[in-house]
Amino acid sequence: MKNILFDKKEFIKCVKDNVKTLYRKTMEEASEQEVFQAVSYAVKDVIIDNWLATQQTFDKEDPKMVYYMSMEFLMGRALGNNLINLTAYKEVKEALDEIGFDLNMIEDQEPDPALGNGGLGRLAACFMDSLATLGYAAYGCGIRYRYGMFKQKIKDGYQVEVPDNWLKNGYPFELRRPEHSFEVKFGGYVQAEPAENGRTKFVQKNYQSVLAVPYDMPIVGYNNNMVNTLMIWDAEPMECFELDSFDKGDYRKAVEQENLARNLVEVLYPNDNHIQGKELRLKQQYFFVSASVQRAVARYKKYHPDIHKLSEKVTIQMNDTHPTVAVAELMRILLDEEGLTWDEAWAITTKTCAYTNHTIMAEALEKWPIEIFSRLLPRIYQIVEEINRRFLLEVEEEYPGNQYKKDKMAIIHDGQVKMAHLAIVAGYSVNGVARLHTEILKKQELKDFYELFPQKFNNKTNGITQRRFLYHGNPLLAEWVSNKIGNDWITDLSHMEKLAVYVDDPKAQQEFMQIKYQNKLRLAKYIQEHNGIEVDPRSIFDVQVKRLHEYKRQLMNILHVMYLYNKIKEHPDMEFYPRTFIFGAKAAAGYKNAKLTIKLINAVADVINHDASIDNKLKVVFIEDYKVSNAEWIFAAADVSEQISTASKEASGTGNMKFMLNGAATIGTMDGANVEMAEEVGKENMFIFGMSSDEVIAHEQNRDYNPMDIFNQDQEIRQVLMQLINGFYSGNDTELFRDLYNSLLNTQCTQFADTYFCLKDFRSYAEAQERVEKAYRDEKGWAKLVMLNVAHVGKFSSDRTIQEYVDDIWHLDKVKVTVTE
Ligand code: 26Y
Repeated sequence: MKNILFDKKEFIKCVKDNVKTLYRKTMEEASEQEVFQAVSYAVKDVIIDNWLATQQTFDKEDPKMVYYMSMEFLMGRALGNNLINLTAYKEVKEALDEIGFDLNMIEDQEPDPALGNGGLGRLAACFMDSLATLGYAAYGCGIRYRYGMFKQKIKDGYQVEVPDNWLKNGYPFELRRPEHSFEVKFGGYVQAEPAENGRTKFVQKNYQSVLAVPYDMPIVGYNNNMVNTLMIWDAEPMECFELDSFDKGDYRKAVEQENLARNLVEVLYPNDNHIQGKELRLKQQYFFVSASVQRAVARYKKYHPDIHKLSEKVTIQMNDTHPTVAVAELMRILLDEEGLTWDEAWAITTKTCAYTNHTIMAEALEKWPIEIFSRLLPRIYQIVEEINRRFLLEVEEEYPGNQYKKDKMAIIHDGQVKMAHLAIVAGYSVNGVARLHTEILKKQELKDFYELFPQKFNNKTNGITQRRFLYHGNPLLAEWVSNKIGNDWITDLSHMEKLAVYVDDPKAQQEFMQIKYQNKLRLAKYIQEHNGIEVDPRSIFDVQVKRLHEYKRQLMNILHVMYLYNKIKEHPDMEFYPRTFIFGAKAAAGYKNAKLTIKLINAVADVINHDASIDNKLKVVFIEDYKVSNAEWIFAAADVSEQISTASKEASGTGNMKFMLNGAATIGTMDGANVEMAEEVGKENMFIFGMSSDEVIAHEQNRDYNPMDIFNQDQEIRQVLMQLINGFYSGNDTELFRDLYNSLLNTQCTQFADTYFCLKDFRSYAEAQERVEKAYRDEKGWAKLVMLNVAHVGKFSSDRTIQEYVDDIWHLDKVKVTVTE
């Protein structure tokens, strides 16, 4: 196999040529950004050969493929990851070193393609990596948002959202594929017309349309020549229609068409787990889903004569309900374009589409007002109505006369279209993302559906890719692991268990903790440069990084910091191991309490970090603009991982796994995948606290929790709460944090106070934090504990997760790509 990446000279020549042709410059004249572009194009050159070879292999071997449909792909930077997966990282680093360029600096020039909010989007990215590495044919289908997740600036302690123009300099790893464009139609009305076969044909009239144009991004498998494709759709105006309109003198319509295209893909909605029901979002959903389904069917038909057998070669995985219109779109294509009967089309659709649920939060469940849905997607709405009508007949058969059941389970009810119900009725598989989450779905949230379709329900506990989150993000630890147990962990994380023999070895412990220290230095430098705060790398780095949401309880964390501060002030001589509490989180732009929590964290940081009297025992840092690229550094440097959601609320969590992989200890509730982490590493090697999900659910059902009782009984908690409204952290502005205080204690309306049980779990949390401190003082014990965590992380690779999806849901064929010269 010829691979120019392995030939340093040729690679450097390619980079130099690129700088010359792209910018008419020499290496010396080129800016860092230009060098990044030139290096990336050189890497892309190599990828393209494998990409072509992969496509040829697909054509020849005709494997079954998964279309992973997702509104979000939080990919993070590609250059470093591609080099890792091409097994060329080291060579390229050396080659660039020789001509005086630092690969890390070059990597730093790449914008983070942040086409996602948080967990769900990053999961999709990890899945793409694992699919390619395991040798499965997969297309990721999404949207090429012009603006991804906003950049976060902190001004005067407040979050300020700045647009993320990630395409500003051009993105070297994408490829525009206009030859695979499709028309997507919105609005108008449906006309029934007689068809040749004597049936009725439904035709959409007087619609507006856009042209969906795909951009392909390569997804490089690890060391296997495989390159899958992420296709993200851009919207362009339909040229011909525009001329047509001019002909008709319909200038307004032509402009509308142009605007529709521009607005459609303009921006990613920055809401995570909270639906706003905006019409444009439904437009985005149908836009990328329609284009992707059309492409999947077209590709299938190119090679296969019989559309009835679609499900033998194609499976569509819907990442949450966001792409659920896919089931109706597939029905539309089969009925209206392929001319199948309803029963034929339904048989195919229900063998092709599968659904993953990522949340039980009521406010995240997608429901669309009929008015919006039917106006925007008139034909799709008709089809959903028919699916609903037939489904309710089924329910009637199973539960005769039970109107209550029908109302509860209907896809269309109370003026709304319920996307989860549609996904479950039409999907052949419904999965949750951690065992506890799936059990809650079966026993509570989706109980009625589980009773009707038990065979559809299954669990697929999430995972993460060790290639990005250890190999790339933590090179020191990766190398140490490889020295100890070889390289097999890179493609099979279960090998980590071989590290268990080292956990009592003093030398190994020392090496391990030394690496952690180096990574803490790296992060401390980043914090100094970006926040201007000096942190002591010998202090305990206690980290909570994730989206800001009340159920994730950043508020409980910062209340505990306030409590610790009070203690230190009151007992200056008490033993206290220095701690640095690190936060990173973006809040949805319209989420008031979340934004106020960011302000509170920064206000507390301001007071504590400037109090010389506490002798640097406590520091608080809010890292601006938490994103995939700085996340890699943060995980590597953490001692303590905060996974403290109210039990039952976090479907899985994946950050928890990234910390574990990097040798941090978890302080957490028995929620989401924490439960399975505890099972793998042993509860004694984590710091578990708080109510169980059963207890939480019982309180919610009985409505018997009153946070006022805690306020009245617990003097220290009361002191902390009073500091929210006595100006202690707000320069005497007693109103600044009033809403947070009220969210915990609202005296008028205790039913809605402290919805997420921050006060209820506070004592148990504080006590777990004491255990952390005690454990950390025991250097050897701590080293052993975190090494045990790394040794037992094997289950949490997305390679394992993907293999389970393949075995139980998708049934894909493995592909082997060979590259001949
Ligand atoms: C409907 C819309 C506003 C919406 C947009 C984004 C709803 C939800 C989301 C995002 C949800 C999400 O990220 N969920 C997370 O998925 C992860 C991957 O499965 C889980 O680990 C995590 O617990 C869950 O909160």
